[in-house]
Amino acid sequence: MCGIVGAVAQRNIVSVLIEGLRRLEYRGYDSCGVAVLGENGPRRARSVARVADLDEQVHEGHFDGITGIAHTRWATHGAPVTDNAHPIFSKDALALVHNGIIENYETLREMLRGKGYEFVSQTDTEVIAHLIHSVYRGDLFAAVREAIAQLHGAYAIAVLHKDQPHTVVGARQGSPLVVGLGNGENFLASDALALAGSTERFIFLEEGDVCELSLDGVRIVDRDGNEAQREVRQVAAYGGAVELGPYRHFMQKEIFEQPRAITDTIPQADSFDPSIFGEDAGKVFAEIDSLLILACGTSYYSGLTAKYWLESIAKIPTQVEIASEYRYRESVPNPKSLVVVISQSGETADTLAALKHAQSLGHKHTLAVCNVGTSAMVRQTELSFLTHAGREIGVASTKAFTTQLVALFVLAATLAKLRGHLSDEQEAGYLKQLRHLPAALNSVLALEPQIIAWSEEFSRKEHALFLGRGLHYPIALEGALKLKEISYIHAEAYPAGELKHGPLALVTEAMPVVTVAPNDALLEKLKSNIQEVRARGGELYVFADADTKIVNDEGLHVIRMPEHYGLLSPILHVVPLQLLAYHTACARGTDVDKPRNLAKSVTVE
Ligand code: HGA
Repeated sequence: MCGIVGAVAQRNIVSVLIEGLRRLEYRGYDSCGVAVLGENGPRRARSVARVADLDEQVHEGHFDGITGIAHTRWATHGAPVTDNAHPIFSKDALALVHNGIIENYETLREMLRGKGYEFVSQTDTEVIAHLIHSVYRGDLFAAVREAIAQLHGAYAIAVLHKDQPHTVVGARQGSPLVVGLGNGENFLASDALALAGSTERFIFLEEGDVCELSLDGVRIVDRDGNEAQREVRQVAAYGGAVELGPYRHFMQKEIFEQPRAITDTIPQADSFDPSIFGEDAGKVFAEIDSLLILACGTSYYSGLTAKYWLESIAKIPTQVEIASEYRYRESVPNPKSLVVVISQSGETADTLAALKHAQSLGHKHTLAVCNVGTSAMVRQTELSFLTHAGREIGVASTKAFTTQLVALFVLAATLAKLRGHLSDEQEAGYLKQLRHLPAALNSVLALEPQIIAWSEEFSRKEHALFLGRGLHYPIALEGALKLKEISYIHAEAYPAGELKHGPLALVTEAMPVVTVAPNDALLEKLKSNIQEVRARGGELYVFADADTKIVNDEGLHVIRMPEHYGLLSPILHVVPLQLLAYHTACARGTDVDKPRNLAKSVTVE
């Protein structure tokens, strides 16, 4: 996470930097800061409040400059306090912003202390600033190249030096960085979105690249020091202010946008055609014998749901792994397996690293399910499916998750068809159900008032259990994650059959038990699990399909969902859990869209 912006222009670039930070706040919001080059060297403002506060500071301080860098932080090393906020200075001559983690910072800090450098922050970043300063001999580009050769870990950086008034140098290794090309002005940013309004021409730097921005051009060298010609891409990043409309928070708005997001994501074709995943998809799908899904957080839960679909409809063995685990464990590669990576942003560091790891092990077939077409993940995979959720601003993912589920269901149905497991009738049935999904979602959203009534109760609890079975177990996991993320209530999810193997010991009237109860083959088993909780005095909150015959009773609260929606039911059942988490968080007065300690896009390990 962390967001970087840099600019060299012939006009005051402070507003470009501040606007860029506003658009990058999704990457972290522990602190923010900006530095511009003035006559006497770099001048900075930093804030541990939000960008609006920084904006006030730069206005009041009359900040003005044609060369500058800025940063919004998600702290990894050192508390979110002003001293640790970037830009970080070295000897008042050099200013630097950084996204990533320097693993050998302790060794470098000792070495630099030995050379007389004083450390005033707890960040790992400060070593990069002093290191570059220590090797600077009049050429910032050369100094950055020399310094980064000593860094272990991940970084995207932007640096300026008082002796080079029209220069910003950038470098990337493991964290994203794009160059924005203007007329007589050039920019750097973690994401093209930050520069919407300033330019639509971008270069996506590659791993190991170092670049130098000046007024009249951009110079790039690759990791070996060779001059690099990188493709210039036209990206019309929409940077307009996203309106809240009648909603209190973006998360609520995004929950209610799901019918539209799903409509936009469902393929238009009247059949499940592999070409939707890329030109070569038909050939690739014919070669594979299994799937390996790699993802983190909410995306991991969409992968877990997909496993049920892929194995039951397409009859293809599927393994789902947490990306940060997979990348570091010894596994047995199968070159005939399709590696599927799932990420809203397409920049999730652990998932990107897991993808690279899989490729290095000989996995040649890869597919990204992603919400951002220009992202690293889409660029680095053979095939892709873009979800059309639109911009998701709330840190807790909602519409990105349900559109991922749609994408993965389409994948399962497409593979089922190619493998001869889908009759024409089934295909027509699935397509019909998909098309009707937005309407079905609207009737689930209409349950909001009933859920608000429950959320009052929930807001007074400190713990909650979520239960689901089969296809809906990952939905219980996602429901618990939502509640944790934004209401800070401790929540855990279990497959309901596991209750008696341990968690039942936790059940008292102080522990609400949320149960996802669709009318599927496991309903009778689930009903027994519900009785196990009731017998111990537990309070149950059940989302039951209308035809399940589970009714309100002592200690048993029921909200009726629409009729059972077959295999697509998880897409409906997750929505009341999103609403429950949302309204519980509102009742507790938390910062719903920017929950503590989190960030939207997780671009560090
Ligand atoms: N390690 C640096 C930058 C943090 C970062 O990139 N977070 O995503 C710090 O802690 O300031």
